[in-house]
Amino acid sequence: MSIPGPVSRRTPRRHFPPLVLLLSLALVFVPIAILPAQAANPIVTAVYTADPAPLVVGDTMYIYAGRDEAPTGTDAFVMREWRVLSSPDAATWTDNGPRASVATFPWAGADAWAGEVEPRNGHYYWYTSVNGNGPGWMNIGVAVGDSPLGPFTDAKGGPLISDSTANSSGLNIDPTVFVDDDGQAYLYWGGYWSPRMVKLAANMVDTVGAVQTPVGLTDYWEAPFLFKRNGLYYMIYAANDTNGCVTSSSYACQRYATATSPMGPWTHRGVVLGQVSSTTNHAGVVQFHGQWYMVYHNANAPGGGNFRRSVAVDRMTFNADGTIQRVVQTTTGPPPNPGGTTPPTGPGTDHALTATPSTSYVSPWENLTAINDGFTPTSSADRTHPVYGNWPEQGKQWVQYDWAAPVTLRGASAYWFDDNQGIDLPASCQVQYWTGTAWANVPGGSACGVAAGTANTVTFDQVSTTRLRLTFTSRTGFSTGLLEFRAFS
Ligand code: FUB
Repeated sequence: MSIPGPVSRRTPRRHFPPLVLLLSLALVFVPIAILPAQAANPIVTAVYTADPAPLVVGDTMYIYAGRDEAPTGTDAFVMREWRVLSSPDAATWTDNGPRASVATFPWAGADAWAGEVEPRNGHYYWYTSVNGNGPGWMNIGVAVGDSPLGPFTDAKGGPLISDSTANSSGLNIDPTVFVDDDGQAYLYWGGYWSPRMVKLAANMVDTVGAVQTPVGLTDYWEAPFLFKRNGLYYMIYAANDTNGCVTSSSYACQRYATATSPMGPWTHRGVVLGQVSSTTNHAGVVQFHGQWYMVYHNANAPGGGNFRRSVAVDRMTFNADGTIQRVVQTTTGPPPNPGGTTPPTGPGTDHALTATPSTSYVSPWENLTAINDGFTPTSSADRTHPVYGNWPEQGKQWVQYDWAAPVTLRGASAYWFDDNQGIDLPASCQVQYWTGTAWANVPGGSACGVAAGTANTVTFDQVSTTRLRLTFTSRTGFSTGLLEFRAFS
């Protein structure tokens, strides 16, 4: 069987003298301060970057990407590290340098291929494709850090998925992880036309149950990315068929499918990103400051090629029926989207200031009105101002805003209280609005963050409502608290 282009990327192991190896590692981790780049695609050209995965935390959009280091003329991947790019507006990008590498995983030896970061409980889990030293070739590893920029360390001490995993993929690469509103996490991955899925435990580093083969991902080749919008699950993935995708199966496009469950079955919906200038096509999707974006790679940077790729960003548009318009690849990138006038606290006018708050429970010695007094805390332990806390209640609790007349909202932010005693950061949260007859999750909502010391911003598709509710579930053995809950137009 003749194997299409992207398969031929296996990198032969090379053996370096120890001194050379040490010097290389030292160079890799010398902090590189690269000034923000102006809006343009590709977004970074000082180094070659590939396999982007986006994540929004507060008012920053992050892209986790591999680095292509293949010299000109080398027809194989040379990839040793993963970098983090960041932007306040999806147009102006800073390269924060390498934040993880093959050396992050002591059990691995080469091939820092595609990865993705998923936040949970104030931690950031970086799922990676990496060549372990055990039997077989590629593995899925997982590192963890306490901030979007790390530092990241191996979270498991060995592969999460390997060739020894029952029913694993023909090539164990390209992880995508999604934590649903009920707290269940799902891992999809796989290359060589063989997608796989398994549930993850709440600790995010163990699998639960059998590996399953998802149904309905028509013409799947590799590079899945899972997200949710308006209660519908979306999977984008690389395909390399010549049936409407690409002109030569050495190249790839991005197809997408939808499902009403994160486990499928999936219904194929079409092509969302056409052929790019590199043979591989790897993309991710995110909503940032109310706008949807696709991040992907191509070979368009000066001196670029199939093994010298570069990350690009463009806007993505949904139709009213939830289908997605094909992304237009630009050389300009998207226009700046700073998201409003008060970036540190949220994207627009704070309607919390005019709302009447209520709650499932407030401790008699604390203050519910603390959540909408307009105070800007300096940390989650800031007690210089009144606080809201619900000790000794545990489990699911909520705070709510009511307005006398409908307000138009497209964002909210939660600054959590943590007294380092009985009140801790919550395990999870969800923003809901009143439809007029029932509570519903905010449409197209970004992840509800539970990080300490920051206003965790949730952006969503615009709603007009008289009530907004923040529901949160405590960590086991703790109660929860809030310093500020804002609601933005
Ligand atoms: O970058 C190495 C591999 O190429 C990725 O894991 C695939 O998705 C493809 O982009």
